[in-house]
Amino acid sequence: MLMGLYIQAREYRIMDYRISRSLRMKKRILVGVVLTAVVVYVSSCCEMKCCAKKCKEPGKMSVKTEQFGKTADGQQVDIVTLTNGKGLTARIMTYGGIIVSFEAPDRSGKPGDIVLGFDNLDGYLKGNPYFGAIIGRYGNRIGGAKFTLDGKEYKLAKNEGENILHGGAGGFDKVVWKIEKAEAKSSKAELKLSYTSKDGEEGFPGNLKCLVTYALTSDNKLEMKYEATTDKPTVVNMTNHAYWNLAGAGSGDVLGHELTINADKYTPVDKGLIPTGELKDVKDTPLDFTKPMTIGARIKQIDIGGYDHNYVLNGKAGKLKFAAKVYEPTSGRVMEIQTTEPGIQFYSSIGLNGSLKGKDGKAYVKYGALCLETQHYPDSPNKPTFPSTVLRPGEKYETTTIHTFSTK
Ligand code: FUC
Repeated sequence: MLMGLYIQAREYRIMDYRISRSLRMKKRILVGVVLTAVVVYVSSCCEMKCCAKKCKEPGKMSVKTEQFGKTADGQQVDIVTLTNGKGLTARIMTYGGIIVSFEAPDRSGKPGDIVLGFDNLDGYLKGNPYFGAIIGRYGNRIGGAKFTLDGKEYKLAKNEGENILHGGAGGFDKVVWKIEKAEAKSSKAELKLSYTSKDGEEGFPGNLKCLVTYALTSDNKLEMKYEATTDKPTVVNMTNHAYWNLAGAGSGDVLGHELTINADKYTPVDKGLIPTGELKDVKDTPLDFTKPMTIGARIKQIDIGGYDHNYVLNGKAGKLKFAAKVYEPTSGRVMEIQTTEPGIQFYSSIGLNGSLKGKDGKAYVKYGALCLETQHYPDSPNKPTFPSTVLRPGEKYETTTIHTFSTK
């Protein structure tokens, strides 16, 4: 009997050992399967990312110049392609210094063109609301198209009612710029464009020698630098008028884009969009973008049908500071803007209505893009309390705006 019990207990122990051994085996198999799955997933992700990189970028900075067409009066227009080796590609033409296309990857690494524009030069020559262009000599409006400097009144070329907008009908967006340099360095692909605006052009005094530098950097920045000198006292306020749609140009409206603007105040305007001279708080108004907010959330509350306002940036003018940030949730694209300028015009493409067909024949609808034009305040030449836009001989006009691209 004792012997029987001993044998039974031994059998139980053997069974127990066998069960736990098979459990251990099962555990090991399960861990093995999970680990293999993780390794396969991670390596396929890496491959996808590397492929996405390889497919869209040679891994190096590059600059390429090609002919793009001719203006109505026969001037040759070139187009320069800058690539930063990290997925950013900018195509900029010498007519108006226009950013014709700007490719940036979405969160899966797929590139997309995120500025409005046309496939060819003719599209631009037919007329459009300043797509991607360098704006000057004076970006935004000067009331009554006149100003007085050192006791002398200058009458400017009106092109919007009684006022002048964006430097007049023959502004910097409509002239052919000269390529001074198009060069790929180790940390940036750079294009330098020059233009000399003649004394009296659109009514502005002084021969104004301008140099605009566009650069794509290895850390995914688009740097824009504006420089100018004059031989007579004058006013200068240059900017770029790119129409951004981070979901892709022509993909619909930007009402779902999330925007932050680093400004507690804005410059209220009259019916002709000329500042009254006051600075008002954005707090408790639909203009408040001090915290991220979708563009569409309060747009219906704006009496002029959408945003077209100059914001007074927090921080020091002349110092590079955070100005604005845009996030587009479907693509994951993020664009952050820093500038040395004291203001930024947030324009929500109120003027587009779907009749203009751009790249690939896509219609550019109302609110189809947003412009964030870094600038001095509108009508500063007539507003002594605003930061000055006066440039005198011997001085150098120098401003910088940087757009940084990422995804989240
Ligand atoms: C912005 C606006 C103007 C104009 C132009 C096309 O600079 O401030 O109102 O419509 O873009």
